[in-house]
Amino acid sequence: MLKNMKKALSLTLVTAMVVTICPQGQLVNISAADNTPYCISEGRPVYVSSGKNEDYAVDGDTSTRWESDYKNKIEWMYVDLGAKADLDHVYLKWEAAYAKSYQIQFSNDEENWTTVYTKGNGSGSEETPEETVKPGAMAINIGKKQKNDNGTISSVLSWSAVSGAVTYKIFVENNGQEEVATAPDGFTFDKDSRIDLINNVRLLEGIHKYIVRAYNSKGEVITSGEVTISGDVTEEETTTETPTEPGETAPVVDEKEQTIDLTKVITNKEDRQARYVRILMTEKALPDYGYSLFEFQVYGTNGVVERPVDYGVNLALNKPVKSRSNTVKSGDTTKEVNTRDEWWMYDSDGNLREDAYNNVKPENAVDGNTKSSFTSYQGDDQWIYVDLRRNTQSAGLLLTLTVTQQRCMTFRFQMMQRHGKPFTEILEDTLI
Ligand SMILES: [Ca+2]
Repeated sequence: MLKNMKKALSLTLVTAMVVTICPQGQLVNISAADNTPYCISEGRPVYVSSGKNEDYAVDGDTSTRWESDYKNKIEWMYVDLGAKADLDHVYLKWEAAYAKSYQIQFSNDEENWTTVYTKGNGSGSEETPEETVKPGAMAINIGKKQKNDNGTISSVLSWSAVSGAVTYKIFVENNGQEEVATAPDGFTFDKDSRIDLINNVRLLEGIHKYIVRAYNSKGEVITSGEVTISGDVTEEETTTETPTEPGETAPVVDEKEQTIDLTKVITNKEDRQARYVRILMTEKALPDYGYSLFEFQVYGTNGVVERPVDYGVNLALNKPVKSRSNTVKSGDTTKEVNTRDEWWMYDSDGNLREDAYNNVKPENAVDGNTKSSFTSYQGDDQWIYVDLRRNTQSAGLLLTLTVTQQRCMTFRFQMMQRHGKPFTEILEDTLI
C-alpha cells in the first residue's frame, strides 16, 4: 500500500523513519485573482460505457489510462464537474488505440446531451464531416458522399446503439414534412425496420434533416437523433463555408494529443456552460482494441475543483542535499550508509552497485523528476535536508512523500537560517 501526502512548508526539511521522497509535481504559476482557466475535471467522478480504471483518465497523470471494452464501436466517457461551470477547452491524450472519430458533448442532467464538437466521422473516411448533430442521446454520423450509377447521391448514415432498442427507422424532413428515407436502391426504411447501426441513404437535393428513431419491443420511440445534411454535390465540392452550427475545427496537435478550443467552436459564452462533459467515441484507430485514453481533461472556471495553489519557483531544484549517515555493522566491519542498504544492492565482490545507489540517492529528491526518489536507510530517525544556498523569507516548497512501509511514521519539517544554527520546528505530522 502506498500513501501519498502533499505538504507545503518552508526551507529545510527533516523526515523520520523509512521514507521515500519524491520532488514536487507539476505546479502552475497563477497570479492572485486570476480568471485563467484551469483543469476542473481532475479527480472528479467519471462514468464510462465499459472498461476499467476510468478514474485514471481524470487523475492528471499522463502515464495512467482507461481502456474500453474491445468489442464495441461506440463507447463514451463523461465527467461530472460538480457544478455548471464555464468551460474553455478540452485536452485529450490518447494511447495508440485512439478514437479517429468522436464528439464532445455537454449536459446538465446526464440524459440530454448537446454535441458541441465533432471530429472525424462514422464511416472511416478521413474527410471532414459536414454533419451538424443536434442534441439527443443518439449520435449520428454521415460518411462520405458518393455518386451512384443512376446519378443519385448517397451517403452512409451510422448511429450509436441505444440501450433497449430493438429496431431503428430513418426519416427525412423535407419542407417541414416528414417522409420516410430512401435507400439508393429505392428501399424505403419505413417498410422494414432495420436493426443495423449503419445504412446507406439517398440524399435529396437541398438541405434536409435526417432523423433516426430507436424503438423498443412495444413499438414505442425510446429516443431519436437528428442530422442536417445537404444533397447538393456542388456544395460538397466547395464546402469551405463556416458551418451554421459548431463543427469541425483543426486545433489538433497530433493524433494522440488534442486540444479542443471550445471558445472557437461555441460562440456564445452562455453556451459554454455545463456540469457534465462527455466524449462519445464513434470510430477506432485500431478496430481490434478498445479506446484507450490517458487523460480527459476539461479546463474552465467555476467548477468545484479548487484552483491549484501557486507555490512559485522550486528553490530546492538540484540544490545540495544531505541525508543522515548511519553506522552499520556487518560482521567485523562497519560502514557508513546514507540511503537504503540491502544485500541485493551489492555485487558479488561486496561493492555497492552504482545503479542500485542511483535509485535511492538523496539527489533524486530534488531533481524535479517525479519518477525518481530518495529512500532513506531502513531505520528510525532518518533525515534529509536541502541547502537552498541563500536566505529567503518567502520560500515555499511542495513535497510529495511516498511512504513505502505500512506503519506509523512521524515526520517533522524544520528550517535552519544559517549553517551551524539550531533547526526551528515548522511542522510535525504522523502518517499511519
Ligand atoms: Ca491518467
